[in-house]
Amino acid sequence: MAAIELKVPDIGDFKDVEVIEVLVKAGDEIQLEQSLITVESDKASMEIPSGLSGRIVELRVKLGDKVSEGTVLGMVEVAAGAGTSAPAAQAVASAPSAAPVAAAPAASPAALATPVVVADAPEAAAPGAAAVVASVPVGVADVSPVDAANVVKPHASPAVRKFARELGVDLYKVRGSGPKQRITLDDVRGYVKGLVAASGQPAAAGDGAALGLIPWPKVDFAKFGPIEPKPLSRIKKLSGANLHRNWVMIPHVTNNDEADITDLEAFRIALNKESDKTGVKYTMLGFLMKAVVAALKQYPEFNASLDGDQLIYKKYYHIGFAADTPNGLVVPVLKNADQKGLSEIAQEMSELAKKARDGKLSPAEMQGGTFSISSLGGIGGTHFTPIINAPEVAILGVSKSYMKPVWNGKEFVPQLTLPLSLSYDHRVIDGAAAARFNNVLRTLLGDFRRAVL
Ligand code: CAO
Repeated sequence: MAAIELKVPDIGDFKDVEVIEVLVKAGDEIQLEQSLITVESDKASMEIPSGLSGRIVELRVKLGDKVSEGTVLGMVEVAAGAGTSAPAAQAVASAPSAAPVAAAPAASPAALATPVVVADAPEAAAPGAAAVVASVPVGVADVSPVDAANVVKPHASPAVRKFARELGVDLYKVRGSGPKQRITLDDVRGYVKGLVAASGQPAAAGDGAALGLIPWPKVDFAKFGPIEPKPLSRIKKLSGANLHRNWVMIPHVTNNDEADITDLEAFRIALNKESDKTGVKYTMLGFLMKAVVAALKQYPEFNASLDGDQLIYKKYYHIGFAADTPNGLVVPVLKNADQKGLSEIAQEMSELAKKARDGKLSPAEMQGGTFSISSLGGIGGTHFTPIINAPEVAILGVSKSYMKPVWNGKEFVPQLTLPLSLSYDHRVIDGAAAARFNNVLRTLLGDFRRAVL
């Protein structure tokens, strides 16, 4: 059997184009029109078909090589009688600006010899894309629009692009794991698996594909300076997943307000002086718990949870408070806050906070909350947006108190001011109710005697 040269056919204007994929190897039996390599120019990628059928005895092309018409890709042993395809060698590449292949009608046998050119245009723009979306499993949606102007162009071989088109997958949304973020067949498969999983389950942590988002940026940080990879702590992984779900699933709105705590702070300091002997330390958080319970009694929808189409009103008041620990954020729950006095609350809170820092909270001590408070007051900040602790429907964020000059009609007087940030689930709570809830807190904190009413 004679071995003859396997050459690149006429590929139109493509000259010195880079080989980005080698689809065959020495020893392979190849057929006429079978794709041998994929090349890529500035504007398009293209599969080069074979003009021979037989066995590859030698392959002379590798990734990164530059090829043009006539470049010898290898040697093929052609079986006696087996023909070559002159038309294949004459194949003409369409201009890169031509419509993507998805738009083309079914190829005729002659057209199969033509290198498949895929312009690097957004897949979503391809006419007919809507038709292939139907082949994606029921319940899986990959139809969210892509802002192509602001994303990196997806790099993929024609074979991958064809596969993606068959599945209705928009390559702008697929994260490429190959060199230079090239998208592989496995990347497309993984993306579709993610969509299928997401159609029946909550999104996996950090998997933007499952939400139909563009891929997370993949950066080789070490290229820019020294780095130190460190796994997330168990608590961070757990709290991160919960925060992510809550942020994505709950329509949050935050109502910011301020309370005059000038008198309350004086009272707190006096109480702490008196309690020097007992060792109980009163912080603003204990007063906030009492004020919150009073507000929850006036506005019970803040002490409720959504359950499908119904709202479950809870007749107990278990208040969670975010605690910053060396291993991450945890939320111990102070049970039956309505039945406890300020000193009992202060004591219990400090015990729970210590247990949290020591990593000794039991699961029961973190369950059953009906409303949460996240106080950054001891640390700093003016206002922030706390994330609701589902299945609760609201959370109060508290920032650092500060002295503010307030006009009393005659003069400016100093007022110790406490910033309040109430995030609420807008499916359950209206903006007006949130403003009223904050009004109650302001009134109570401004005159704490009202908390006993
Ligand atoms: N304004 C000014 N000072 C405040 C304050 C406020 N709003 N709240 C507390 N402080 C002061 C306290 O009076 C105390 O001062 P002294 O040391 O002089 O007595 C100091 O800040 C430290 O308070 P604390 O943190 O020990 O006590 P706390 O009851 O306020 O808070 C706890 C307890 C567990 C909530 C807190 O330690 C903590 O972990 N906070 C971080 C919560 C968090 O990370 N939230 C963000 C979660 S993401 O939404």
